Amino acid sequence: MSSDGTGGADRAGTPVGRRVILAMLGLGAAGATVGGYLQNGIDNVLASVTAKDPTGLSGLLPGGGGFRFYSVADTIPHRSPADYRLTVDGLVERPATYTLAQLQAMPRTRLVKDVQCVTGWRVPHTPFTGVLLSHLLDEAGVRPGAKALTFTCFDGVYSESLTLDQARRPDMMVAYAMDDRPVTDAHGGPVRLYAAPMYFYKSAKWLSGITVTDHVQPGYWEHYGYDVDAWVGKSNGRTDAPTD
Ligand SMILES: Nc1nc2c(c(=O)[nH]1)N[C@H]1C(S)=C(S)[C@@H](COP(=O)(O)O)O[C@H]1N2
Ligand SMILES: [Mo]
Repeated sequence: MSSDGTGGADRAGTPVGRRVILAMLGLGAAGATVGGYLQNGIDNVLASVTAKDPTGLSGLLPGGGGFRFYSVADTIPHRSPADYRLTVDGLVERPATYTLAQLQAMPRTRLVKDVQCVTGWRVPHTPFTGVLLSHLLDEAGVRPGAKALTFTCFDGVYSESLTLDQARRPDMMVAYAMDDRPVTDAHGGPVRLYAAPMYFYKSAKWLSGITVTDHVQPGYWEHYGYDVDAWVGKSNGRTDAPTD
């Protein structure tokens, strides 16, 4: 990993879900033949879907603001709100499985901060709403010897981790709303992790499990060189301003 913080850009910046996106856009094999040009188009279409302005027009401009779509899996997994489950297990007194409705009935927290991807893009002032990890940990009753959390995803591939101290911060949550709407499939809905003070790769999409462990198990991108402790502006050799 290069110290300028861009070394992982190609890997982390590759929308591996491209085939799916092509299919979604109805472009299929024809799309694949126009290569880079089409990729730009896809990025802009996706940006426009999630652009901050309601017209979506800014997202259509090259370099315009908005989220980039990321998935290391080659599908966009889907769980309906009714079928969704989140398990909490490991070193806890009371393992549990929650429905989306149960999560939504818990004390809710809404945070509005900047989203910062380690590859450089930022989306300012993005609201996330959900349940603090500290609440879920208190419900479960953390057992002695617990040091960390491992997060698993129903894409079957991605994983993430936090130390117990990081997870107990008041800006670490399980989010079911983003931009004050239900988290979409592409953004990791119905429920994703939202680790506000860290680079966005920590915010695992399609969250299905939280396991309390006695040591940190590095997550997906961390096996490829990204920092496990992913504080914005203080890790990965980058100098971004902290999220506000
Ligand atoms: N399950 C899963 N979660 C993930 C990723 C992924 O590939 N799979 N990518 C991460 C990265 S690198 C980023 S920048 C954000 C992108 O979130 P978005 O697709 O909502 O913009 O999701 C993070 N969470
Ligand atoms: Mo990212």
